[in-house]
Formats: sequence, structure tokens, C-alpha cells
Amino acid sequence: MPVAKPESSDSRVIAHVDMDCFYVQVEQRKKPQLRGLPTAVVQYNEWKGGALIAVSYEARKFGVKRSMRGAEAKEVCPEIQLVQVPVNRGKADLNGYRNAGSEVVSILSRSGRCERASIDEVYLDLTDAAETMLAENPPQSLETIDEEALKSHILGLNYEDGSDVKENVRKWINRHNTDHRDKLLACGILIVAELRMQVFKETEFTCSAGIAHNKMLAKLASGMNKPAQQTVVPSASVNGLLNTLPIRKMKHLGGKLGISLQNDMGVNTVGDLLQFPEEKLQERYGINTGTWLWNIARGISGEEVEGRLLPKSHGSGKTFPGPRALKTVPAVQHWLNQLCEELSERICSDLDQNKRMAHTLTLHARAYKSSDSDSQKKFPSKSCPLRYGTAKIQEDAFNLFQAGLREYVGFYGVKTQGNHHSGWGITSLSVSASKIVPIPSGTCSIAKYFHGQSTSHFSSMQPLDNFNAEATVSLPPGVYSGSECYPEVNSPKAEVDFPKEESWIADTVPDLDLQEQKDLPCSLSKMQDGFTQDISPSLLSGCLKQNQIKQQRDITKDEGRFRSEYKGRKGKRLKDKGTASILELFKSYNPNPFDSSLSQEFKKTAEGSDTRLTIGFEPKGHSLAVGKEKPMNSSGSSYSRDEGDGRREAWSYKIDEIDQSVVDELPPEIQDEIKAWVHPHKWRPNNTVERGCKISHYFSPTKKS
Ligand code: DCP
Repeated sequence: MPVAKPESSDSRVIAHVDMDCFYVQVEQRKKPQLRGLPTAVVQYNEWKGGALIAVSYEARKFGVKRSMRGAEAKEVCPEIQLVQVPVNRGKADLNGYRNAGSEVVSILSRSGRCERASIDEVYLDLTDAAETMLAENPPQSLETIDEEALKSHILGLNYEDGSDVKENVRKWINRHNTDHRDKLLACGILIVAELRMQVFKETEFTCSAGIAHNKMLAKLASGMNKPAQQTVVPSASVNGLLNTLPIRKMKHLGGKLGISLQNDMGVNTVGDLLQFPEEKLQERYGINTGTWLWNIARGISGEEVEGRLLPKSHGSGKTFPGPRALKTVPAVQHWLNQLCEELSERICSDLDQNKRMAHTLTLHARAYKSSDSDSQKKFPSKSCPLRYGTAKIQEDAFNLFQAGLREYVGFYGVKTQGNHHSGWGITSLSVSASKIVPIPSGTCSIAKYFHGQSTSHFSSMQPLDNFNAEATVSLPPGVYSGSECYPEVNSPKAEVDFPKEESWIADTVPDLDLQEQKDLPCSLSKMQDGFTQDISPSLLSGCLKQNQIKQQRDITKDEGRFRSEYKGRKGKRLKDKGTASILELFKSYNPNPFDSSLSQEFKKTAEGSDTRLTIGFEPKGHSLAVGKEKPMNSSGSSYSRDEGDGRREAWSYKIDEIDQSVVDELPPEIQDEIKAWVHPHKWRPNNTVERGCKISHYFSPTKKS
């Protein structure tokens, strides 16, 4: 809930522009023969002719409504033209509508700060444009006023019976003896009328608009006179508008809060709120909400128009109503793959066109259990850091689903029911990509950007299947994080609306995929938050190709810097201690310049043992994780590639060759970890370790302890 600034004398000029029956207009532009005919766009679905999602104004006259199905619409309006939403991957393809919305945004954004609020809605802050007009070319001095502006509806403007409505509007716009705020609104009327005409000329789409001193009032006004009209809210008319406005029509009051105001406080219109002092509202609903309610009753809202032309998130979803509910894991996986493919395409084109990257992948589902007392339980939404590449998104989304399902039905339910009829059904699935941030300007290459993020909060050796582990995304310097930059989502209709970040899920397979990188020599692959980011060249097309050579140079330079810094600190000790050094291993191996910030694993294999010590080393973050695992190969050769583990870059190292001096070269906290892990009692401080008392002894199968 936004907390409003108590500004009662707001002199901004804000417009809310809303396209008329938008999907219908997009389809009519494609098929001009549909223009002027009662038309509706139906969702892909054979049942009863599919659900109507957009209805033309001609069809509305016959009583056709969005809640109807195609068959019902035909009953009330036999001549209605039903157009199906384009379909791709077995689901609605909204790209055409999104792109059409973008065309409109690009025109509207020419006049002031522009916020794309949904697929077909935009807020504009026209204050500067209005002030400039008032100073240079005020409406009062205009001899003729455009026809479109004269058709405006000015709330509170009383017409005498039989008087010329347009003449009244002209007089209002031309007034000299009025306050600065009304004069600014008069400028707003002219600017918005001009913009709407421009949109029509360039796109053939009509839109309606509300013009007021804040977003809340502008939004309320834009829907009052549709289609292709504009409505103005002078400050003197605010009370009149709100007095009769049903409380549930107000943004944020359509749900529980609105119901409580009606039932508990007897508030039926926004104006009814005026009777309560601020303290009373705060007492009942808390400080922020109480103040917000007090303000909206007076038409006060300090919410700013955000300068944002691009969506804050991308989503791809599909519903599976009634008998179409998904009842097996493979069926869910099939659809998840389709959704992820679409999502991947969209985030890649966002990266390519807008140089923006998404950081969070979220899975939402709606589900039911057929035999459950706890029928209120919702399928939990799950998020994890987003890895680029369709296969990775599909894999992660499926893992998120499985984690959600485990929580929803319980581990036992998932295991025992497997692929068979399961007692649960999924009625809606969606995946979304959020936390979309621009690659910082000044970052000359995308590779460098990834490089900057490699200070991971994850170790590469996280426990497998670490579901629900908390993790934090570290954004690179210069990239904003925090709630101001990711305010409440006003996400486009028909896209996914994201709840706040829910539980983070660690990747079940924290693989480094080095082999994959080799196969894709032009791909960029960097550890980001413990996950590998792969971006194929085809996805990055133009933007990446230009940068590749430079990226390689940047990374090699960065790696060099790291090495010299590290060496600077440790140099003296290295010299003294010869080559038996983990750092030397790291230095001597550079399979790929892009790998510099990937975790390198050095596996010290205990001869004859079936367990080995594995050390994951993050050069940039200087973090290290230690674990035991079964050896894949026990060649015992120093510095040999581990052949048994194709997925990871691994090194086998004779454990006998490691003595305390090697461990001494590691950062102290890592030394502590090793000491603690190896055996706290057996470890001797500084060079007092006995020759016969080697790490391998602790793993020896014959060792008794
Ligand atoms: N939409 C959708 N499903 C919904 C609501 C809307 O797919 N439940 C799509 C189709 C609409 C578009 O979003 O054309 C914009 O929605 P609006 O609510 O703005 O409605 P329209 O633009 O269709 O009509 P209006 O002129 O009343 O704004």
C-alpha cells in the first residue's frame, strides 16, 4: 500500500491513458474488414466457444460482456465476430498485443515522464510540458482550440440546458480569472488531446484518458468516458467525484480492506471516509493504511509517475480449468517446458534489445487436492536465481515445481504417487522472470558484468537438494536493489503478477558446466550467485558479437588483477614454501579465460580410500567449501584432470603431497574450515604436523577412530 505524501495543493498534471477494447483493436487493425462490427477476442479454448477477453464497443451495445463465453455472446449478438487469440506452443501468444502496446508507449513518452502500467495503460507526468505551454503559449491566448480537446469532459462543469457543450469547454480552457492549477490542467487537456490524435494517426488505435493532479484521480477519470474520450478532474470537483464513488471501485480497496470498511465501518463510498479522523483510521487499520485512507478520501495521493517504458517482469502462464487440470508430473513438466521456452525467448530479446537482465525465476501454480481436509492450502510459489538458457530455465522451473509439490502434498505423496493419478491437480501454471535490471552503463561488456557478480553467496559445494535454503542475490555495483527500484508490481494484464519474493531455492545441481562452455566457445558463462549464467551467441545476436573480443580482454585483465592482488598478499610465503601450493595449482591452470571466477575444485584423493576431500575455491570471493565425496577416479596423479566427472572441472591431487604449509597459504577462515573438517584433535598448529600424520590418514578405510 503506497503511503501518500499529504499534499493537498498538488499542482502536477498527470494523465492516465487507457487503450479502448485493446485486443479487439489490434485484431481489427490486422483485419480491417472487422472495423465497426461487433467483435470479441476469445481465449484459445474449444469449450463453449472460448472465453471472451476483449469486447468491442459495438458488441457491448448488444449486452456482450467479457465474462461470457463465445457461445453465450452469439446468443445475445448473433452477428458477433469472434477472433481467437493467436496460439503458440499450445497457449495464447500475446506478443502481438505487447508490441502494439509498445508502439503506443513510444508515442506517448515523447511528452513527459511515462510509466507503462500494463499492456495497454500508461501514466504520464505532463507537469513540465504544461508549465512550458503556460509560459510560452497559454491556452488563454489561443484563438482556436482543437476539436478533440473541445470534446473533453470536465467534471463539475455545469452546462445550462441547451447550451453548446463544446463552447462551455472552450470557455473553461480559455479562462483568465482562475488559479494556476486549473490553468495547468487546461494545458494538460490540449497536450493529451494532441497525444491521443498522434497515437491514432501513427497506430490506428483509439484511447481514452483521465487528466488530473495525481495518478489516483487520473486513473479514476480515464474510465469514465470511453471510448476515445478524455475526462478532466479540476481540484474543485474532487469531492463531488469521491462522494459518490463506491469504496470497492477504488484501487487497493476491491478486496478484504474494502469489505472491512463496508462491514465494520459502514463506509460505502469514498466520501463516507471523510467522517473519520485520521487517528481513528490509524487505530483500526494501522498507521500507514490509516493515513492512506484519510488521504484518498480527500483525493490526495503522492504516488509518482515512474519513468519506465519497459515491463518490470516477464511471465508466461496457462490455466488448466476443470477436466484439463494436470494430474501427473510428466504432464506438468511438458507444459512447464513450453512456458519456459516462451519466457526464455522474451528475456533474451529483452537482453538483446534493451540490455536488461532478469535475476529471479519464479514458479506459481494453483492446485487442488482431491482428498484433503486442508483445502485452503495454497500451492507455494517458489523462486530461485535465474540462469539464462532455455534448458536451464526448464530444469530450474521443474525443480521449483517439485519443491512446491513436496510442500503442497508432502514428500510421501510425491514419492508414492509418482506418475500415476496422484490425488492432486494443477489448474494453473506460470513462470516469471523478475528483478530485471539494466546492465549498468559504463559496463563495456556483458561478460564483465557477470564477472562483477561472481562474489557468490553460494559456495559451489552447496549440499545437493538444498531446497528452501535462503540465499541472497548480490547485484553488481551500480545496479540498484531494494524496494524503491522494485516497487509493487503494476504488471501488465495477462502477464504474471508477482508476489513478493518467496522462499529461495538453491539449485539442486550446482554444476559448472565447463564442458558446455567449451562446446559453445562464444557463450559467456560466469558464476552468478552460485549459478552458471550461459548466454548463447544467437540469443545475444548483435549486442554481444561486437563485444566479444573486448570481453575476453577484460576478463583476462580482471583475472590478472586478482592473481597479482592475491600474490601480493601471499607472495612472500609462496616463495618460501615452494610449489606445493593450491594457489600454484590455480595459477597454472587457465582452461578458458571466462572461467576465472568459476569455482575451481581441487580434489585431493586419498590413496586407497573411497572418500576424498573436495575443496571448492572461489578466487574472487575467497570462499571455500569442503566436503567428502566418493572418488570417480583414483589415478593419484598430481594435477590431472578428473576424467570421471565430466560435468565439473576437477583436479586430483595426492593427499600425501599436501602438508600444513599448503593449507597455511589459504585464507585463515578457510584454514579453520579445513581444520575443523579434517579432524580438530589431530591437527597440529604451525608446522608441527608430523610427517607420518597426513590428511589421508583420516580418510583411510583402515583408520580406526
Ligand atoms: N485482458 C485479458 N484478460 C482479462 C482482462 C483483459 O486478456 N481478464 C486483455 C484484453 C484487453 C486488454 O487486456 O483488451 C486490456 O484490458 P482492459 O481491462 O483495459 O479492457 P479493454 O481494453 O479490452 O477494454 P476497455 O476499453 O474497457 O478498457
